[in-house]
Amino acid sequence: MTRQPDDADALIEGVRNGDRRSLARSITLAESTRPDHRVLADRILEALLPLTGGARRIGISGPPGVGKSTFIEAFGMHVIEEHHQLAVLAIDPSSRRSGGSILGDKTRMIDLSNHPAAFIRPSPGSGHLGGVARRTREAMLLCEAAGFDVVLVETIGVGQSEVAVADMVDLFALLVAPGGGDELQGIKRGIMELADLVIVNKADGDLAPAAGRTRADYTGAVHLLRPKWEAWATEVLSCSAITGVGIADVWEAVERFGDALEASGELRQARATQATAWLWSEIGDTLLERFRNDPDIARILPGAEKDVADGRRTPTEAARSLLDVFSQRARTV
Ligand SMILES: Nc1nc2c(ncn2[C@@H]2O[C@H](COP(=O)(O)OP(=O)(O)OP(=O)(O)O)[C@@H](O)[C@H]2O)c(=O)[nH]1
Ligand SMILES: [Mg+2]
Repeated sequence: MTRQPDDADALIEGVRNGDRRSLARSITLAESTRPDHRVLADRILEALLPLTGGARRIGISGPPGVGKSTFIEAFGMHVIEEHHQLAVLAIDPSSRRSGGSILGDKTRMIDLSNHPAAFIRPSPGSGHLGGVARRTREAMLLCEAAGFDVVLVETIGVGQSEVAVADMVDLFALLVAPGGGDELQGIKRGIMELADLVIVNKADGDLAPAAGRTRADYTGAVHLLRPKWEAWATEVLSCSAITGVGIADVWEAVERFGDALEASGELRQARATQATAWLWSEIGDTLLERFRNDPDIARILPGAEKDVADGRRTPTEAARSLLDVFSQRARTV
């Protein structure tokens, strides 16, 4: 089958009408590294920007095996029963799930992935975190323009990806398992500080008593953290993604969080701050890309790197002289 050339106007119209194929294609264009795709994606995003911003944006993280996929299935189905349209995105710059990503989880998300009110999109794949984050952000905006009013962004518990997710969502939820402190679960303090909700999953069967203790432990711990918001103090809940107990409470907390931050004005402020930070990371990424692709720089960079490595030049001086060459060129082209 030969693909028709992409028609930006048709895709814009399609996304506006909630057409999934148009949405999926627009996200693919936004993820593409081809310059012509980038141009199309920018046009689509710009046209749809007024339709974005209407979703509750939720980030979910937690150590491997804590039950993120199972939780997203149960939570997602509940959200849909509450008459919402749910988009699930993932951000995972590691190679751990490259190719498969959350789609590989389809067995854990059977009902959700087959539901017409849900849209599940795997991670844009491995790569530089900034690039992956940008693609996920743009996918989020496109989903909002298509009418999805709850967007869930999942990340696995590695390195900086939690920070990247927290920087694009309103509410950041951390899933933990019963038993074991955060050190045991491999959760860094910095990640704990990002959490607006801590959810102790697997509060069922034999694990129920341990889940209760873990919940009490975390409740004590989050009180010691520096508050992130004026209108919201981190809450600790427990649930079972398998039996469904407590899932409705999580959604209720998500709604309360959004309402409280909207009323205090902090939501708008946080989103404005996020957008500005995104602008700066775009500027940084684009400058770096142009710098690396500059033919003059490409010619002299290896020598400068070697001189610095061998101690013949200081990094500061070498950087400054490379940047001088670059800005001279920028002025002449
Ligand atoms: N008892 C119990 N088991 C659960 C619950 N949620 C998930 N599990 C089990 O925990 C295991 C891991 O669940 P997943 O949903 O794949 O966990 P995950 O966090 O997505 O794992 P990764 O994608 O590998 O990081 C599976 O065997 C699930 O059946 C729960 O609420 N209660
Ligand atoms: Mg999973």
